Amino acid sequence: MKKDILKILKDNKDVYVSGQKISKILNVSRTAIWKHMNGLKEEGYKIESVSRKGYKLIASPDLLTPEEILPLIKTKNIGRSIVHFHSIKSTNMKAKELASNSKDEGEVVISEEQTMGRGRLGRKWISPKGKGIWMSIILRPQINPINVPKVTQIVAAAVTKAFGEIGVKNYIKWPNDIIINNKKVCGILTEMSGELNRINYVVVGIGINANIEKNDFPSEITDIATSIKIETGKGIQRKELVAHILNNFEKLYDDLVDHNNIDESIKICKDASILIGKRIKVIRNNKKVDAQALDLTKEGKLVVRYDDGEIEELISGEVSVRGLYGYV
Ligand code: BT5
Repeated sequence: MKKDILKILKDNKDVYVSGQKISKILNVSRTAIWKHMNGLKEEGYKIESVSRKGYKLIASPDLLTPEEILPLIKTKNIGRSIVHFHSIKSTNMKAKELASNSKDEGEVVISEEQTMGRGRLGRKWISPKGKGIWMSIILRPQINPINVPKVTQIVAAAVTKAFGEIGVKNYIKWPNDIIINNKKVCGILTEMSGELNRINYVVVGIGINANIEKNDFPSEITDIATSIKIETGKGIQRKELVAHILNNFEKLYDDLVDHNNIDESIKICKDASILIGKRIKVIRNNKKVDAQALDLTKEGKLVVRYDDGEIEELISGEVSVRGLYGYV
């Protein structure tokens, strides 16, 4: 009901809608409407109520609810269903739970805060309330499981492009980090459930430090982590960035599932790569080897040349990569 009232207010932006009209459309009492209006105000919606005129929506809160995001997206499947939480352990965990209980694709889980946000290999992901984008997308690509790392590249491409669309210059540190000013602003966690040759589902988690302040980060990551707000000096509308990401992602993902083609994603990843052309360290089983990053293959593998001249194509998940100077 609250959602329906909000929709009426949004559809009538800038004008007053009378309580009588709303109660007629929704077939509920005016007292019920008044109660829901108070509920919306508690969530942060600014609603003006004037006697004999009715209600007018003045401003919406910066929340990543379906009501706020759906009007901004142009996708067919991705994000058409959004499950929103104010606080949750981890959106990836929740998405995996939802994915194992349904057959749907494209559902997005978003939370304002994660209390047990996770990075790769069980690392911790800091996810303070209302200041970042912590979301996961449920996918069911009918592809060979060895190709799942391609999905990470597609997401990285969609995020990089979305940052560009809101005017934030950024780079990709292969395979799953988005970088501003040599620090990490976004991480991607791709998890899969399947068998040797069949995928049940893939969940891609995207964590973006949008409006985080410097002192929101614990001291152990202040040297490697940053946010859009810290780097640009101004906060962003998180819902706009979410919409750009989902819109970009669907196009690039359709290229993979419909045409087995990720050329566009790879081009975006190459153009934004912070590693290609640089000296790096390849870390495998705690062993670090110096190398030169040369290129990205059309499957999204990082081509490196070791100092003994040997060339290798690295698959994400098998190795970690560090620059020789700090984080990148
Ligand atoms: C990642 O792991 O970069 C993947 C992060 C994915 C987070 C999203 S949020 C939505 C979804 N739900 C989840 O539970 N997770 C996903 P990795 O490359 O392993 O990087 C983890 C490391 O980054 C940590 O060990 C810290 O050093 C650092 N770190 C932790 N929180 C950070 C933050 N908010 N910003 C930048 N760096 C961070």
